[in-house]
Amino acid sequence: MKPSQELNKTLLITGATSGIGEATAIRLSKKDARLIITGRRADRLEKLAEQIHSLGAKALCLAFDIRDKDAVNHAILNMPDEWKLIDVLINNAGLAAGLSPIHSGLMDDWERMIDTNLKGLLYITRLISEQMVQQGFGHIINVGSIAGKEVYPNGNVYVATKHAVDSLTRAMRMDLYDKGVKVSSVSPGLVETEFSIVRFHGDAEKAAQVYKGLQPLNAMDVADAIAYIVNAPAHVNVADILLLPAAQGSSRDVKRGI
Ligand code: NDP
Ligand code: 8X3
Repeated sequence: MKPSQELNKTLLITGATSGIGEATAIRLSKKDARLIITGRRADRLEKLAEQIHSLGAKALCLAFDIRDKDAVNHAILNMPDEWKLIDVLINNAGLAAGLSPIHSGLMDDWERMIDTNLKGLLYITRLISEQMVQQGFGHIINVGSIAGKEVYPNGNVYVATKHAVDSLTRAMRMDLYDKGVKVSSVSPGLVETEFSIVRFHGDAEKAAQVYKGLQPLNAMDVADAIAYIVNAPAHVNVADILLLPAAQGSSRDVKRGI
């Protein structure tokens, strides 16, 4: 067994092929750190692994669809033994699909969001949290959202999944705090990543409008907050960080222009 405050941690980051997950992997790639990076796009994982190696850390790529329970089980349960003691799980994989009122939303979009943001997070958390309880240490960090704290028009199902992540974070903490496992979350506002391109089904022009006239957060801003949570002393649990661009007052209040 190793203490969770040891510097060369083993970290598993879901959704590391892009945006916040990718930036977090780079931010946490200190010498001798061990990064398990996941996502569906294997080519991107391989490229990221090269970058991680160049920073002096080790990488293990696991390409799977987090919505596929069997694929998650297979990937996690068949990891090489030397990677199995995970100190930190960063539940980051997620998406918004669509931005429509409830009466015209697409059922496929809703299922994608529920299956990824909620069920996928649960599949992986069930496996890793059991391991963490057995080993007597660990830290789970959920990437929530301001959409898990507030609601906004047309956000309905995405907002519901992120409220569920917020509830789960607090409930998981109650289940795990006395077993040596910390549970934290980071809840960002507007971050310019591939998020809006995915939300608008590949329409990059529409996605760019979301960030027009303001300086949004970038992925590394969120990665810095996650690094702060990860590197807090063993006796400190940063329970949640709500991280907003200075130009954002709430989900619905954004200052644009000069
Ligand atoms: P990106 O679209 O840039 O990254 C999303 C990541 O999630 C990708 O690595 C993607 O990998 C992975 N992912 C999506 N679906 C699946 C799946 N079915 N199986 C495995 N991996 C999947 O967006 P962000 O970096 O912005 O998003 C990361 C998290 O941050 C999400 O949970 C999002 O809700 C949250 N968030 C984002 C904000 C923003 O404004 N950008 C604000 C607040 C929270 P791949 O496609 O290769 O599978
Ligand atoms: C992403 C931020 O405001 O688009 O979670 O919901 S928002």
